[in-house]
Amino acid sequence: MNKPKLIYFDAPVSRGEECRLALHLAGIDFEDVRIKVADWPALKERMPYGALPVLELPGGPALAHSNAILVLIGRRHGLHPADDVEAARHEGMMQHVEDLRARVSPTLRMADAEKKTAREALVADYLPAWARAAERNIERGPFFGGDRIHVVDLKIYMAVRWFNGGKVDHIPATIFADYPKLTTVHDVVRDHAGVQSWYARSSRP
Ligand SMILES: N[C@@H](CCC(=O)N[C@@H](CS)C(=O)NCC(=O)O)C(=O)O
Repeated sequence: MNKPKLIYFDAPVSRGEECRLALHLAGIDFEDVRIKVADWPALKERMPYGALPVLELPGGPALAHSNAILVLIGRRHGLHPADDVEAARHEGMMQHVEDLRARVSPTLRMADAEKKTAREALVADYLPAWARAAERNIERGPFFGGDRIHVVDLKIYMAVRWFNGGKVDHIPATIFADYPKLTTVHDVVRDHAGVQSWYARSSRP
């Protein structure tokens, strides 16, 4: 293996896609390994924590958990703050996105009636509170940390994009529309030249 290898499911979404974007923005030539759902059970126990994404660096151990992968890429390639306090602030926001996923993801596996009830409760309470907290922590913008893109912005982008396509039943596409800083981070990442060039050569979201 002479190239880094990013292993994730065959979809331009979530934790895997934010790691692909980070590698692409970092200018790293990587092997984009896309696992079919049918092949996953046989592979699961061979992954460090039984989940994806996983990053394999030449000669190194397999690395797991999206935030650990993003912070490593970010630190090495100028996409994560050098200042350790500012880095911790970014990592707090990255964990905030993971908290959101932990609340919404279980509803993906629910039957319709239960899913509707659970998601309506998220819309009434958790999602606005999540967005208000995100909004409080984004400083002047347009990116989370100011003028430059960092890995945290990729994570925020993926979280907002998840809903604003309107494809998550019972959660309005406008759920984050009234949060201008959050929306701005999404928009400037979407329009970033590096992100655009990834989607010019890869599957579109
Ligand atoms: N904390 C982990 C969570 C990883 C995770 O739950 N990944 C999902 C896909 S986004 C997965 O592998 N699901 C399949 C499974 O758990 O069997 C991270 O941040 O990477």
